[in-house]
Amino acid sequence: MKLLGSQGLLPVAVELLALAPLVSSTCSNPIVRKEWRTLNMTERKSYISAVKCLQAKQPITRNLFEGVRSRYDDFVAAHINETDYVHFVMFRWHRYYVSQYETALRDECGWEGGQPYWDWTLDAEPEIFLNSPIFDNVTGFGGNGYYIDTANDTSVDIHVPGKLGGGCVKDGPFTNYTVHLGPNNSTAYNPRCMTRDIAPGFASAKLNSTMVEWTLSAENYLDFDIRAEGDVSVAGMTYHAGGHKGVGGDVGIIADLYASPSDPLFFLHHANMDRLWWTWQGVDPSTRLYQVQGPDTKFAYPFDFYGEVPYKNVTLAFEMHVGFYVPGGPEWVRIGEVMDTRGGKLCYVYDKAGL
Ligand SMILES: *[C@@H]1O[C@H](CO)[C@@H](O)[C@H](O)[C@H]1NC(C)=O
Ligand SMILES: *[C@@H]1O[C@H](CO)[C@@H](O)[C@H](O)[C@H]1NC(C)=O
Ligand SMILES: *[C@@H]1O[C@H](CO)[C@@H](O)[C@H](O)[C@H]1NC(C)=O
Ligand SMILES: *[C@@H]1O[C@H](CO)[C@@H](O)[C@H](O)[C@H]1NC(C)=O
Ligand SMILES: *[C@@H]1O[C@H](CO)[C@@H](O)[C@H](O)[C@H]1NC(C)=O
Ligand SMILES: *[C@@H]1O[C@H](CO)[C@@H](O)[C@H](O)[C@H]1NC(C)=O
Ligand SMILES: *[C@@H]1O[C@H](CO)[C@@H](O)[C@H](O)[C@H]1NC(C)=O
Ligand SMILES: *[C@@H]1O[C@H](CO)[C@@H](O)[C@H](O)[C@H]1NC(C)=O
Ligand SMILES: *[C@@H]1O[C@H](CO)[C@@H](O)[C@H](O)[C@H]1NC(C)=O
Ligand SMILES: [Cu+2]
Repeated sequence: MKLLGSQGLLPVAVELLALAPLVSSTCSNPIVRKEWRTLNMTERKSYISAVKCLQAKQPITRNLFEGVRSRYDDFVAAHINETDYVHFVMFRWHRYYVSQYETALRDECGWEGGQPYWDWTLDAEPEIFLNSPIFDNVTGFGGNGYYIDTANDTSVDIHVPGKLGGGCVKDGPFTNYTVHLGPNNSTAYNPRCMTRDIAPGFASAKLNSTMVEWTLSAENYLDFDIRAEGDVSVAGMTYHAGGHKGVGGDVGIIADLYASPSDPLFFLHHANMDRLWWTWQGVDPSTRLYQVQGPDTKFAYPFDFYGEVPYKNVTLAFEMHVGFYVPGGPEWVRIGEVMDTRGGKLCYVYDKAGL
């Protein structure tokens, strides 16, 4: 095992040896994930067609979640069901989740590339944010929803400054897309339009290169995770919330902690955050590739925003419940199996590190 040479990593190596039967090293030809705007127009349209294909295909978890109506919904329902266990404990679960979505697009819907990512730093200026190619109405995911004043909406717990939408998405390939699940942790059937509530100023402040540089300068995994996840106030939000609330605002579905994958942009946002984690790991792989810390429970230390919550610290052997969205796939995956994007259960890389 390659890590055994490094003395400092002995405990990690021993732990990995314990996982040996599960960790394979057969990733000789990794999928390459690219930034959305580096795809040519044909590729952008094929990706969107593949997403629409998943949204039209039969589900496999309808017997588990009443509201599921499509293969795409299998993924949304799994996220809803796992949210209380995977947020503010986040990246590792989402890394596997996005990779299984990528697999579904490829194996079930003919997509030939890697899961594209959205490098939002390229759009993080209030005046140009809405002009991002990601929001293009033909070769992107469409733009904002129509405006709704949500200033007095009591269902909104945190108001995002400068939000410009709130209603159904007005243009683009998902104009008539009907989401089925949510709000919040509900998996009952609840058909309605897909909403966005873009806040260009807020998004730009949270998604710009200063934020990314600060996050990447973290010295250990826990600090990196704390910086990337931010906290739950507008001032304390960082790039994770920057993508969710910058696009979802007060009432857009991508801002819904549970049902957020209902907007296909979710997967490009999370792919970019995964890329930044991969970038951070790559700065010092002998220390960082298998470094993991943090709680097993949402809002537990150090994310105890609402008081103390009982928890345990995770290790590489910790088994994450991944759900039932992969036909014949595992129900549980160990953290140690998703730390290396080229080992264990994964086999992909990004075309570009960092900014
Ligand atoms: C787009 O990229 C694909 C490869 O993914 C290539 O086959 C195709 O020719 C390109 N199309 C254009 C119009 O450049
Ligand atoms: C919200 O409440 C404020 C203060 O009560 C009021 O002035 C405003 O008109 C309300 N806005 C809407 C959209 O109801
Ligand atoms: C979702 O949950 C939040 C927090 O518990 C609550 O404030 C909000 O009203 C709920 N939203 C809906 C649409 O039920
Ligand atoms: C896309 O947006 C452009 C510019 O706003 C507009 O002219 C065009 O009609 C829109 N196309 C579609 C298909 O919505
Ligand atoms: C949405 O549905 C309306 C009414 O059926 C239709 O005219 C329009 O072309 C559809 N838009 C898209 C982008 O599919
Ligand atoms: C959903 O959230 C509500 C309010 O937080 C809670 O009472 C309920 O048990 C949750 N349901 C599920 C299925 O987790
Ligand atoms: C990013 O946003 C913050 C907060 O608005 C600002 O202080 C900083 O200068 C911005 N950085 C860049 C590169 O625009
Ligand atoms: C979890 O780890 C932190 C250090 O990263 C430590 O301060 C804390 O006491 C640990 N908590 C438990 C429950 O073991
Ligand atoms: C929902 O999540 C819980 C907690 O991880 C798990 O025990 C349960 O099996 C999950 N249900 C489904 C249908 O995935
Ligand atoms: Cu997220």
